[in-house]
Amino acid sequence: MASSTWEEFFAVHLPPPDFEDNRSLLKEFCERHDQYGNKIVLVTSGGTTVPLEHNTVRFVDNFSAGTRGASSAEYFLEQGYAVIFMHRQKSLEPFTRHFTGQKLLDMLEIQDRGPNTSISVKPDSVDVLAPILLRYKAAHAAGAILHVSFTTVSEYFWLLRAACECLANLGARAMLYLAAAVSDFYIPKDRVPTHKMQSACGAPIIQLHLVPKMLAPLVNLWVPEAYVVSFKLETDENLLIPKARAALDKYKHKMVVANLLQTRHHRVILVSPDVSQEIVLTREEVHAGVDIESSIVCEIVRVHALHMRHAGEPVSPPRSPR
Ligand code: 9Z3
Repeated sequence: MASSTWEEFFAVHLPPPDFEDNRSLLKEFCERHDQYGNKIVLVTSGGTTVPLEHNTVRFVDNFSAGTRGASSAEYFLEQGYAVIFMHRQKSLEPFTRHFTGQKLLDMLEIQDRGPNTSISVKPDSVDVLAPILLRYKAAHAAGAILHVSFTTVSEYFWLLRAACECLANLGARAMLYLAAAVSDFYIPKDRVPTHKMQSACGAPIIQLHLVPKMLAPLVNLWVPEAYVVSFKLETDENLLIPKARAALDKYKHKMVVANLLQTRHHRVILVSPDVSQEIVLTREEVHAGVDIESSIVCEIVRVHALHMRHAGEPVSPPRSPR
């Protein structure tokens, strides 16, 4: 049966095998930080797949590398938030994102002395590695970040709902920062073949169905008091702001971060019910490696503080264990 509502989606698509383990981790993390009155942000990151076979050889995917989510998670930690980093498996992650490809190996040197071989960081790389390593160690020592991962769109939704259920208790201290590039289309479970599609059967005709909009139950039922930020991606500038505003009107959440595929790493527009604020990096900033997420997170943290104050939450610095 093709699912058209979110309830049908969860009824038809079973939870992933590691779901209960992840649910326990989420529960423990949220309860621990709630106990100390900490703020928690759920950062979703990376793209979702749509499998074409149950024993999946082929799938539909999208462009997202998870740069936005991984970078934002670091800035939220810096701002004193506990972070649930819910990401596509093998997409970029906070801290390690700085050392993709061969970068890490290029920072090391080896003294090959047989059984006494040693490896060290090149002196000129210490300045690069040390601050990142220090922030990484501090975040992990404080138990301030939890990583949970998904691959398919169905896994994403199961994790998203479970995270929301755990965050609901935090009321206005919870923030959702939904930066993942979630597929709008999928193939309902009962239309997906079990085994690898055979070319001998001819070219397949694959019909994709619309994914139910989860933002509606999320805002209204799952985390009604949380500060919810969604992201809107377009490729046509003319559609960007009208569609961001339409999403706000429809779902009544707090903010949409609007971005174009082509310019997403140096220009975004923060759209909220009463204002739009453009953030643009200068050419020099881009050249110097400034992350636009630093400014996005700074502004969102500021408006989240107002939201908490409005909800009667004390806006205090994080306490132990952060
Ligand atoms: C975004 O718009 C993110 O900013 C990006 C970040 C995915 C563009 P990267 O991972 O890219 O840094 O390479 N995320 C949401 C995109 C999305 O799928 N939005 C949907 C929509 O626009 C659902 S809310 O309709």
